[in-house]
Parts: sequence; structure tokens; C-alpha cells
Amino acid sequence: MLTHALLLLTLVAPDARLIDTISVDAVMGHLRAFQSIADRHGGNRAAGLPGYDASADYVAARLREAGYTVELQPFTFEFFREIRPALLKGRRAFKGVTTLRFSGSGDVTGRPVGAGDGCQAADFGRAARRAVGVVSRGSCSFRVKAEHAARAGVAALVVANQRGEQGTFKGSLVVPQRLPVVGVSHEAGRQVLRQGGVRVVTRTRTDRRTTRNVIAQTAATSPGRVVMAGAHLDSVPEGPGINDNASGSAALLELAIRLGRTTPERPVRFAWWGAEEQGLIGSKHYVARLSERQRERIEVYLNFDMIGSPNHTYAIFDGDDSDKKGAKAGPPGSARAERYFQRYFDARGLPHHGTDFKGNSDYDPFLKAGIAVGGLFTGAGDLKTAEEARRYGGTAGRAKDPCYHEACDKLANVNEKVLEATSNAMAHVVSKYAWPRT
Ligand code: DTR
Ligand code: ZN
Ligand code: ZN
Repeated sequence: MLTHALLLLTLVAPDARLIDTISVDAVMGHLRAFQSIADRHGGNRAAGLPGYDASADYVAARLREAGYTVELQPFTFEFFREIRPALLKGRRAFKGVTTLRFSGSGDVTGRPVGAGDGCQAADFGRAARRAVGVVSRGSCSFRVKAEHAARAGVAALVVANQRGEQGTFKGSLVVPQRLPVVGVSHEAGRQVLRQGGVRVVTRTRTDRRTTRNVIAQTAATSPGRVVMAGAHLDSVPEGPGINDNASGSAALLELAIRLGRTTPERPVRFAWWGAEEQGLIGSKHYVARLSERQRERIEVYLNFDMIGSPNHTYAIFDGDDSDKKGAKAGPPGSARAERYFQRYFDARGLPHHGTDFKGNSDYDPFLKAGIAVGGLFTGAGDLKTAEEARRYGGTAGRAKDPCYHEACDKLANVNEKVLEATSNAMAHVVSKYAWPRT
């Protein structure tokens, strides 16, 4: 009798609305799988390297088990890796020398020649030929400095940090260069200019590689616009990327598995992006390949990048520009996504705040294409303010994720309670769109 009643119930209500049913234990299980993938593949899950491919295989396998047809969408990108730390040597070796992203490889020795900020071709005079150029950071892009230097026949370029800035810095030349280009502190830059000769050694690797987005979509009881949710699956080469962004990827995977067992009213499309860390390459590729009709069929894109930060805040994208800061409101519909997230956090007595669209994650190509966007973010390398510590707890003056883009972004770097709240907020908001009449 009881079994009959249960059977009847499932037959009558096969599409019972899914809310708040994400088990954080299941999400943690996926996180452990990503950690173990990184452990078995050189400590990272970066696009173009085996740890990413294994991550994509893991997601695709779990999706297939849940009944999905999985699309692996290939695209190419410019792969870059520092193979050995840079060396800069005068009478003594300098410390804190960084290889700029897309620097060439080389081992050159030459006279140091100052060239101002290197933003004008004329900054590199005739004396710069075969010399080691020294320029200051700022006023124009690293790429412009490097291209002026290369045209003047400079053998290697040293970029010194600005006056008043401590230590060295990281930076990208954006386009692969043949010239070795390194960064040093302001003080080291001055010392380099006092040497009779300096040696610069960089060992890098740059080539075009293919990687893949992982995409899957649920069935739907009534046709209509699609709700899309995405998370980037790649890490930086420096570490396993468990908060950034196995957290978003794992929560999304668990939600997809759960939704695989029901049929929502509206289709839900999931995307795990590749090469976000290389400049949002996977999501840009995806949006660029959509026809106008396909674009119009996407009701909203919801982004989940870093949703378990250890010294967290709960940031919701400011869809309606109610914060009146920075970027304008998102495309029409973005305010609705923001409201849904806000209500979820409010109902649980959890603090939250709005965050501006700064173009720093995979929502950006969607926003630029006029698609409504929303999403969550719990903080990266930026320091927690005293005001934030008062509202959220945690430590003021400390990064929200002290392991951001570092080798220590491991399992222990994720706050499970935070991930539980954000995973469930994700499930709730996606469900609100998937079952619009409930
Ligand atoms: N670009 C992300 C981290 C990141 C930094 N600021 C935000 C704001 C909103 C979402 C993500 C981020 C990364 O390193 O992957
Ligand atoms: Zn990152
Ligand atoms: Zn990220």
C-alpha cells in the first residue's frame, strides 16, 4: 500500500521543484576528486595540461552516468608556461625576478641601458642594440614596451616596478614575444643600471593548444528559454585550484546530477569553461559561436567562480546597479537574478553585498552579448576590510583567499560552511528559473 502511494506520488509529481537539496558532502566528494586529479597530474589542473583533461573527463563521466549527452566543445588558445624561474645576474644574482607571461626564452648578456618607461619607440636609442633594456613599469602596456624594445634590437628587457611600490610584480605581454622580459622591484631596477653588464636567463614555453568546454543540458516539460549556469574548470599552473575554481565546478556538477533525475519546466544548460585563467577564452569562444537566435534563447547566465573562500564575504553580482558603483546595470533581467540570490541569503540570515561587473570572470562575454547575468563570488586575493570582518567574521587585513593562485589552494583552503551556503543558493536560484511558475 505504502509503495503504491509512493509510486503514485512520483507519477503525479515527477517534476517536484528542486530547492536547497544540494548535499555539501557530495560537493566535497567532487572537490576531493579534483584534488586527487591535481595530485596525480603535476599539482595543477591548468588548461593545456593533463590535469585539466582529467578534470573534464571526470565531469563528463559523472554527467553521462546521470543520463546527459555531453558536448565537449574544442577551441584553441595560446598556452604559456614558465619552465624555470628567471635569472638576472650582475656582480650578484638579483632576488625576486619574475618572468612576464608570454616572455620569450633566452640566455643573454649585455650592457644595461635605461629607456625611460619604454612607451615611445624613441626611448630605445641606438645604444640599446644588443643591450639589456631597463624600463619602468606604467604609462603603457608591457606589450608596447616589449615591442619597442624588440624593434630597437634589445637583447632582453627588464621592467622595474614603479617608485613607491614594494617588490616585484606579475604581468602579461598578452601576445607571445621572442624577447626575454622580466620584472624586478624599483630598487633592483636602479641597481641593474649601475652594473657594467648583466645576464638575463628565461626558460618559457609558448604554443597553440586545444582544450575543451564541457556542456550538458537537461530535458524540459515545456519549451522556453534556457537558464544557463557556468563555472570555469581550469586552474592556474601554480596550483590545484580547489577554491578557484573546483568549488564552483563541483557545486555545479552536483546540481547537474540532481537535476538529471527530474525534468524541469525549462531547460537548464550547464557549462564548465576551459582556459578562463588565460583570459576567459572558453566562455568567449562559446558566446562568439552562438547565433543571434541562440543568444536570445538564453534567459540568464549565472556564474560561479570561487564560492568557498576561507576568509569569505558573500558577493552577489550587482545586476541592477543599485550600488551605483563602477559598471552600469547588467542587461535587462540581471536584476532578477540578483534579487533571487539576495532573498536566499536574507531568508537564512546570511549577510551579503553587491559586487560590480568588472569583467573578471566568464559572465563577461555573456554580458557583452546583452544576455542577463548573475552569480556569486566569495573573494580572491583582496584584503578583508574591518567593516567586512564585522559583518562576516573572519580576519580583517587578510586576503579573502590567501592561497589565491598559489600552490596552497588545496582542499584545506575551502570553507565547507561557505560552500554549503553558496551551493544551495546556486541550486535555489537555478531552480527558480527552471520552474518559473512555482
Ligand atoms: N578572475 C577570477 C577571480 C576573480 C577575481 N575577482 C572576481 C570577481 C568575480 C568573480 C571572479 C573573480 C579568477 O582568478 O579565476
Ligand atoms: Zn583564477
Ligand atoms: Zn576563477
